[in-house]
Amino acid sequence: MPKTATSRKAQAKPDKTAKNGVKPAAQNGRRDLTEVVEMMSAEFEKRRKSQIEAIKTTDKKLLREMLYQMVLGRVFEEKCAEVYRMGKIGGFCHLYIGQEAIAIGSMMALEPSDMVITSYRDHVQAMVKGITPEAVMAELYGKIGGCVKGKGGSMHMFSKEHEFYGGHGIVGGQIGVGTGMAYAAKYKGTGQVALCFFGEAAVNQGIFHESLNMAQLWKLPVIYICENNQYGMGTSQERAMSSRSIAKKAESYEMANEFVDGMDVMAVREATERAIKRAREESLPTLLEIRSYRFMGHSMSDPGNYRTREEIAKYQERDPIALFERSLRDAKVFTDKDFEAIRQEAIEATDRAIKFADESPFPDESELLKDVYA
Ligand SMILES: Cc1ncc(C[n+]2csc(CCOP(=O)(O)OP(=O)(O)O)c2C)c(N)n1
Ligand SMILES: [Mg+2]
Repeated sequence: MPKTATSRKAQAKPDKTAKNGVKPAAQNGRRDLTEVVEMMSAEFEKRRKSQIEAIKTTDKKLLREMLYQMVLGRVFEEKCAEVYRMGKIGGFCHLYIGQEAIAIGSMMALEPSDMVITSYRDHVQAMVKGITPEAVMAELYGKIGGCVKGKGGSMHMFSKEHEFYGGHGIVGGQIGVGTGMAYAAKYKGTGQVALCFFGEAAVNQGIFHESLNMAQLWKLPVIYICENNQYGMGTSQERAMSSRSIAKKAESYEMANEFVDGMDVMAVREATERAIKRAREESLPTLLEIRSYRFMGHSMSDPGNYRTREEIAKYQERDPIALFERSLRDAKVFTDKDFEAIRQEAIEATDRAIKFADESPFPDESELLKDVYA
């Protein structure tokens, strides 16, 4: 069985709050914030040197595109929040702010023909897979110019052409479908890899365990990415999960696994590249637990009274975009002027998307029963 990442050792620390193995109920939901942040900061500082080295050996054009996609994701979603409050977007809307390094680091290591599936927190993944910001914004508006003609909305971005298979609202539902996508690729011999994203709250469901068991047993070319943003709606991981390590759960199925710092886009890329190689060359699955933090509420309607401002601010100090820019500056790849130009491009792309969505019509009544399967 392939070795797991040494960084996971940090997770195996004994829980000092537990007495006779039982955590006091009052503390059960409250993480030891300082400990977690210190662990992540120490991990990042350790990796910083190698991250700068990785940057130095990575193609400059690729680095620019990685940073552009991260900044575009951020600027685009900040705009989503703004227009949502203006009433231009209706229904559920889950933002990805703070988690950009995961989608960009992992997906930009794929081939365009590889397949991706995710949860309802899907706007950034859709754009990284090649769906235009215009088509994503129009979809959010429920307009005909959207990637699924305005019929899916925020949670159901989809494009067969781009090998992007949703956008799923049922927590964990996409784990079974993603496993099936990898099965299909193997059966047909297409050489594709399937990347399947889900949140940490999905891991407590049966579908996660059934899928991992099958994927390892049948040697499927799938990469499971658990985006551990530490909350499932208003419930922290500590309150809902008996074990701290999600990556380790893969060991029950003798599956390769790694714990990755999700604030570090280069670390995410490297871990995904190892998993892609394993999937492509050996037809074997991998589970990556990539830990980040959700800077915004669960959705636009979340009052957020289950965590403190201090906790959010602590994690914002490790903003994945700011950290990447710092390393790019230290490695002397880009200057502040370059960062400004990239941000400007992202603002312009978002403005074009808004204009397109504003001008796109709502679907005609004749569309009502088209593309509906029952
Ligand atoms: C099967 C199922 N149960 C409950 C819900 C309600 N629900 C929607 S999102 C969510 C939390 C999921 O959290 P996580 O998997 O960590 O993803 P995140 O929102 O953090 O990205 C829940 C419980 C649902 N959509 N589906
Ligand atoms: Mg979560």
